[in-house]
Amino acid sequence: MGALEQTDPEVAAIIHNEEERQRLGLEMMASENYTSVAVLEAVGSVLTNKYAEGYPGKRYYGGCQYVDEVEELARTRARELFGAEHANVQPHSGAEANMATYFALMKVGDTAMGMNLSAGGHLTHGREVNFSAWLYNFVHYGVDRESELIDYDQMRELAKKERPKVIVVGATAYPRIIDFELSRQIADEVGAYLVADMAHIAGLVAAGVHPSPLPHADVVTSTTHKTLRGPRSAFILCREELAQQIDKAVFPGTQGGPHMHVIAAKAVCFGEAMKPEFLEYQKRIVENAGVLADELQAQGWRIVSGGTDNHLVLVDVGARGLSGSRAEKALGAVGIYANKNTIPFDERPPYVGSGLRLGSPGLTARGMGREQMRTIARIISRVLENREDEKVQVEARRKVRELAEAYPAPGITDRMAVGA
Ligand code: DSN
Repeated sequence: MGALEQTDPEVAAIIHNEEERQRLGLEMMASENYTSVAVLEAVGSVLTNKYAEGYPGKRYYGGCQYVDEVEELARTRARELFGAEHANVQPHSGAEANMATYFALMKVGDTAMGMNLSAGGHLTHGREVNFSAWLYNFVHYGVDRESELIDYDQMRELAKKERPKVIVVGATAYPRIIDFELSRQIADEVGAYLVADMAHIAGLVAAGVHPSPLPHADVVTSTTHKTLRGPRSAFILCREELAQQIDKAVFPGTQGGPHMHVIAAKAVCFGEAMKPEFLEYQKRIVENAGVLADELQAQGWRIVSGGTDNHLVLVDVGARGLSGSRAEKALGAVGIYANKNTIPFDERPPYVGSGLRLGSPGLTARGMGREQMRTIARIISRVLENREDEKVQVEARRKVRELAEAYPAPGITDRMAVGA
């Protein structure tokens, strides 16, 4: 930080404040995590200076010998980690990975099918405010009203009626195992491509803690910064026969110069995910989310679908008269960061929501376990129940800080310690 502090103290101060927020608060956003120092170093490297439009061995710029090496390494590691035939590591984000995939598989105006947003789908799975709905005729399946589990019968019925070219499975707020095998069967019954968006669960999949979409999906898209703990970015995996279509849809189809510094960081995160400790980490993520759900339930909160099989817990705060946005704000005030979310069949709009989405990846990366999850669930419950009580808030803030200091945030505290 020395140079930045000297040349631009204003930006340096903002970054420092964010560092302190991450270090002293509890990050429970299901889609966020703390990267390692190694990933941060790669993102902050001179590779950001390099243009490299094209792919390794076929670039539109000279001087690409080293960035070729790093992209090849990232592609090889991604293939190996997930058992894929082909990997494209250039997408800048999950939304762009999905965009390129749709362009590769469909013509504008084609019908596609995805999970609806209130059931846990994503904007790019055909939400009306998103390019996916502007360009394609998206229809939606959802979850069963009773069990709150994906309604595969509905998916099949709708697929038979609408004959989509692409079926998208994957979610941002679905706490249960996704049945990729059954989704494949349904796609086959109607001759559709199956696209799995595994952004949220990529780390669990890499470790074998969640069934992999790889043997079943034609194309798998993912981000790298959630359970996978890499840099903020994305990638696409596919079968060899779709490789050219996918590559062309990424570049030159939808992107220009790849972010080589981030591609290097993706190589680092794929390498980290191959280590035995990563498997242990992913197992603990699921265990911790389970404890969080159980304890919140014990405190009287309704958990969507009755629990969790993965890294996230969706709390129906609406059942106790709270909106998701109110809950998010109350927790933010004591240093616990989570987000409002819609729940299945929600009557509140997404910006308000009746749900609170909590995740365990960040806290697990800090080394927290069952006991800390129980303590945090109780703090959350107390804060939500006593939103106007200043004493409760002061006490919660103190406990949050104590926990945060006892379990240092990777990538922040250790980077400070080595003086980088
Ligand atoms: N915005 C991400 C999430 O929080 O789940 C999905 O892209």
